Amino acid sequence: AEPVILVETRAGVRTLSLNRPDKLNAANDALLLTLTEELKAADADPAVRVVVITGSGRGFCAGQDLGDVSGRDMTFTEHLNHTYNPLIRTIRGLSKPVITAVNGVAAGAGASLALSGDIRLWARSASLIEVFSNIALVPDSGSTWFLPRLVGYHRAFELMALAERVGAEEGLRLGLCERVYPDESFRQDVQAYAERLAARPANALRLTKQALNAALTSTLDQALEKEAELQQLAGDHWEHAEGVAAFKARRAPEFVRE
Ligand code: T3D
Repeated sequence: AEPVILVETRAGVRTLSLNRPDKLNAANDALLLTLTEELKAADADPAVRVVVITGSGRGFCAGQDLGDVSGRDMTFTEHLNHTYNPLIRTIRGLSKPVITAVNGVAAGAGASLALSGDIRLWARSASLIEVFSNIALVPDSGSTWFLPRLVGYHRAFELMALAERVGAEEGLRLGLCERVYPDESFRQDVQAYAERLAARPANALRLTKQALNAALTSTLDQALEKEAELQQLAGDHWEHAEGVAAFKARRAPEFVRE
């Protein structure tokens, strides 16, 4: 059988492709658990500096595979705690930047997954739908946390209540993605962006991700304290010495070492 997650590494970039294209990569348990395991493996692999999550075929991820729900021997709560929640926690906690490369429709938990990346790159034909209310469910997998932080409470509620499709232009305007690329060159553009990110100082980016994530739920005082603590770890690292030396010598810094 075809693997549910395709794994490819090029130039420090590990690409994980959801691979159930006939169902727009709707997620079954095998896909969710394998994706989580692959993310952990990428985090532990020193050859990997950036992780990309994308979809095979014309969809990114259509959310929970609705063919898989009836007859399941888990409650909804148990299922979320077993599959989606560990996945989203793993992405947010990963020590390396995660790019969600949204090549097509992202619906339901697939929309949450699209929003969960540190960097969100969309193809021109990508779209996002908080589709849950169409089947009378509550947005999950982090959508209730990500979306109001991006668009505010009211726009988030409207998107969730009406389940309207957000296209790339509006997605960019609303801050649901950082960049939009043409469909024809999307995979190459994502790889080029990821390689650019991979050349940045990995330790400093790891600490930056940590600081930003903490700040999303902290006071200013707590954020200042956290910055002072993490700045020590950054300042003591060779990357900082290299950055300063390169600045003084008027050359480009070299942040990638074996
Ligand atoms: O623990 C729990 O289980 C709770 C967790 C919930 C998390 C969730 O994600 S709930 C939300 C589940 N997702 C949906 O309700 C989305 C359902 N899909 C759609 O609304 C539409 O397919 C899309 C808007 C995403 C895309 O529409 P379109 O017109 O581009 O494509 P399509 O023709 O509808 O779909 C193409 C194929 O994929 C089709 O199969 P077929 O007819 O060619 O054999 C369709 O059935 C299949 N597909 C799409 N989404 C799903 C799916 N099959 C199973 N599950 C899906 N979610």
